[in-house]
Amino acid sequence: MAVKRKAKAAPAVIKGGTAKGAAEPQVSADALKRYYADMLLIRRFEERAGQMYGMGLIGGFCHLYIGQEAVVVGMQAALEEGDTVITTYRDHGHMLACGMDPKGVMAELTGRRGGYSHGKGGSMHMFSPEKNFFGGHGIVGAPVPIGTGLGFAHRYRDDGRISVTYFGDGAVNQGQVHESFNMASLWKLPIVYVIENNRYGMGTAITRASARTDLFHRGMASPASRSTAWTSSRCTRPGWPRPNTRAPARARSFSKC
Ligand SMILES: Cc1ncc(C[n+]2csc(CCOP(=O)(O)OP(=O)(O)O)c2C)c(N)n1
Ligand SMILES: [Mg+2]
Repeated sequence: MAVKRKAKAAPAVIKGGTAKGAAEPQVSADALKRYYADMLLIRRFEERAGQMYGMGLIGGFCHLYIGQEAVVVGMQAALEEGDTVITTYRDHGHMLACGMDPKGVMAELTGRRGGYSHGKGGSMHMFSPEKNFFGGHGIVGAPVPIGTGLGFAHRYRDDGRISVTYFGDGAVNQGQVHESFNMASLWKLPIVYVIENNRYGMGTAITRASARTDLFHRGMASPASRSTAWTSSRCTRPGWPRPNTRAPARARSFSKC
């Protein structure tokens, strides 16, 4: 059974249900049960994958997502059909949350033809364009520029979708990550960067690797980049930055409009 994407029938957030001054939206009991079931599926899948890895039934690497289930399930609950997802090598939970078939993921882990990469990719290299999941990447930081490219594609196509780009705390100090942040801010690309900060990059504590450990600061755009930003002619996603009609000519040449 695949994790269900946000059900159309039962809205996750009760419309107008946010109490005045309350920090959190009201979520229906049905939605909460669904999120719990999604998290439980990921946990059970990972426990079994870990067991099979220990038995030598899974070749190559096998990075588990145990303890981080709520991150992807919560994010996924906020997405809409057509939004794209990309992540690192700790990816089984993201695949299940995107609605990929657990049997296909497990088949890939065990190197079978029925797996998402026909048994040739393994744990870190699975993709499903149908479910808008773009990997599964073994290189730390690599999904960030690719996810930024997905955001660019959404903007270029003007499809109102967003790119959700996940990566770990171990990637945040990389140059390509900062370049991506700058580009996304400069061009107002529809991307949500999700830093899954579990406070360690392999055995190295974040305090030993990062001068600043409150990582959300890395995404702060400079005021200068705001003033020169461009967007396409329309942003159909409510709440996303509106177009800058005084876009610089050179940047505008990238756009269809
Ligand atoms: C470019 C690159 N350098 C080094 C590695 C080796 N490596 C694998 S996992 C890892 C730590 C990544 O930590 P983090 O991004 O916090 O992810 P987590 O494992 O904590 O989810 C490193 C350095 C790699 N895969 N790619
Ligand atoms: Mg980490």
